[in-house]
Amino acid sequence: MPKRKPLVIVTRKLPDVVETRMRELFDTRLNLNDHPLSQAELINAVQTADVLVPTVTDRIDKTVLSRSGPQLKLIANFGTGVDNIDVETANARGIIVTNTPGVLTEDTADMTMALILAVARRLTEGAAVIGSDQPWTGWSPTWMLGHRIYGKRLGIVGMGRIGSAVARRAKAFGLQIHYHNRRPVNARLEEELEATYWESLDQMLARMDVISVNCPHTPGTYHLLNARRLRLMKPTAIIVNTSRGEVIDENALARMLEAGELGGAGLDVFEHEPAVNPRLIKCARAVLLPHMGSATLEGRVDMGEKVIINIKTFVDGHTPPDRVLPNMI
Ligand code: 8YV
Repeated sequence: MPKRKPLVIVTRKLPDVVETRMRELFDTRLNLNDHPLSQAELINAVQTADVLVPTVTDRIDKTVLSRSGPQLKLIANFGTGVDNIDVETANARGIIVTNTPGVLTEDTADMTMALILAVARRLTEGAAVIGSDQPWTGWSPTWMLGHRIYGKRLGIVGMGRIGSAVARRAKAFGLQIHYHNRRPVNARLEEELEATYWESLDQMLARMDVISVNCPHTPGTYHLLNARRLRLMKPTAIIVNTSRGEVIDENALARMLEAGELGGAGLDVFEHEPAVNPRLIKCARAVLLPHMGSATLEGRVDMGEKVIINIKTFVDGHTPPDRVLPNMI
């Protein structure tokens, strides 16, 4: 790192308090109008910055990294998922990558529960009735019936921090907790959650009423929920995804929802963001949100603080606390 203040380029607008602190500490270049950077702008950034602070909307792939200048030493991602960054290539070029784990766990778990409830209890369909062209004609015993979640089985795909936080909430709602993970979680946590481990994802999928996707998107989880696996689910089951769109084969899911072969879907993330599959938009039983899982002011400030700590630690000559290594992906 240079003796002068490092040049930190931030690709998107961050909360004011974060930007102010960054300006105090570093020579910071901000994106005040918050436009998503083009590939040419990203290349320009990696050619000039000592530290790049990207987000999920920036693809820091081989093409971009192959143009990085020797001064770029750190990519401090504003976000936990690092599937937007080719970490292996970055490391091979001597660039360290960090992320912001932990601080968006609770917000993302809240959003997962919100989607489970929204799909099961038809929240968006009901809310749309009020004030619509066809006004509400009054209560009826058989109208707008959803499904009870209490007592149902929830299968969590990926029992990391967020998966466990979802499990804690879901348990309080009376759901039975099941999970699939590369390996079982520690016995204490399993006991606390009264959770059942399924080594076989296929077997778990076939028995659940609700599936929540909480694993990261990696080469190994791309289309983990493909057409074959989705077909294993009960026709009444609902699926919720607050992780990454790429984990589910979105076309296969849309096909099944259209055919009434699934109970519903709650999606906060999509395969080709910001594009949303038009077939999903038409599905009455799909509740779709524009990637809002961690969208709280508190969460975004905490993420910013993590980014600052990672940069500061690195600039001071130490290993940043949230370094991501290729073998962690
Ligand atoms: C963030 C997320 O908003 O941190 C993550 O992995 O998915 C989001 O909640 C986004 O990634 C910020 O870059």
